[in-house]
Amino acid sequence: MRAKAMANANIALIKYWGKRDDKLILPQNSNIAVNLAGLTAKTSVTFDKKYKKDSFLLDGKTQSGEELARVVDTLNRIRKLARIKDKALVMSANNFPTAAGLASSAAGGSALVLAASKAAGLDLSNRELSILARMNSGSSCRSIDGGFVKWVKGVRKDGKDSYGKQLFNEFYWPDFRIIVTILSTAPKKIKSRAGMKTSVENSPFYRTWSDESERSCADMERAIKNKDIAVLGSLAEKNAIMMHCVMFATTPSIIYWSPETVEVINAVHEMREKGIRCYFTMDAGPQVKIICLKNDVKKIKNLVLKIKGVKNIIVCRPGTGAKLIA
Ligand code: 2P0
Repeated sequence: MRAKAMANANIALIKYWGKRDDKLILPQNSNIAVNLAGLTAKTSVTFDKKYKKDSFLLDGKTQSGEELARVVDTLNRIRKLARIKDKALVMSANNFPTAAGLASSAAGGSALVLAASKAAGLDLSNRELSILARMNSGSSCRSIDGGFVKWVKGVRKDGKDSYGKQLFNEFYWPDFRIIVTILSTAPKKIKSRAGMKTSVENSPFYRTWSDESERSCADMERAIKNKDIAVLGSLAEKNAIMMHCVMFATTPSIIYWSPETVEVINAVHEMREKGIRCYFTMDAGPQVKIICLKNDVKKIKNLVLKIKGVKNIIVCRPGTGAKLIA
């Protein structure tokens, strides 16, 4: 009873920052992301009678506390569906820094759900897998299907209509690129889960941002369909800035920006003034992700690498959804 799966991280173009149900992980607004080839988690799950308890190793380190509890919750849901009782050994590895605003939980959560369900003998649909992934970590429901995926917020109380739905697969727009600038690989001080809860509770801008995000989904979908980088980039940049305004105005304030973040953002604006079509987005960390097309990658790379504080860059094209690998 063993299976191994891979899944890619995804970066939201319209963001998720806040839940309407903390237990089921239901979002306040629908959101849209693109899976990124090359930012990958690989997870193996083995159910065996010989194990006395569940254990979880991430990048070789035994996990405890909240990290372990989240995996055990997901295993319990899968054990219930498969009507098995065996405990499991879960081993996961990311090929990118964990917990540094690079959506590591998204890749890990979806690889876990696929591997665990297969190891338990289940054959679930992508929608069912996405719902299980969502309950592990919200953003991971967008990493079951590949390419551009919308997390439809749904209206049901039980969350059965809140899942990641593919809009366009990873081959639809082969020239689309996201350049991830790595500015810091230190784990973030405020985890997304706690941060977004406080934002919903007290950020004065929360409702404005969330309503606008819901409305922007249709425009974003159209921009992807039309392969219109200028419209997509402008919408994504605006949505990210609005989300960070919500974070700044939360009490206590949530500030993921570093001085280098501002330098890269200024560089994006300068490049745009020179006619290079590039736009930025940011998540719960200091890294800036630059949205552009393949033909401009070389120019952007050369300019960005000159900025002190940019430790590394990763160029990503649209990636696949979760897949079994063993
Ligand atoms: C996103 N983020 O849409 C946004 C933008 C961070 C900033 O999804 O509590 O790790 O497990 O549902 O999925 C981070 O949220 O949080 C996130 P939980 P998750 O990509």
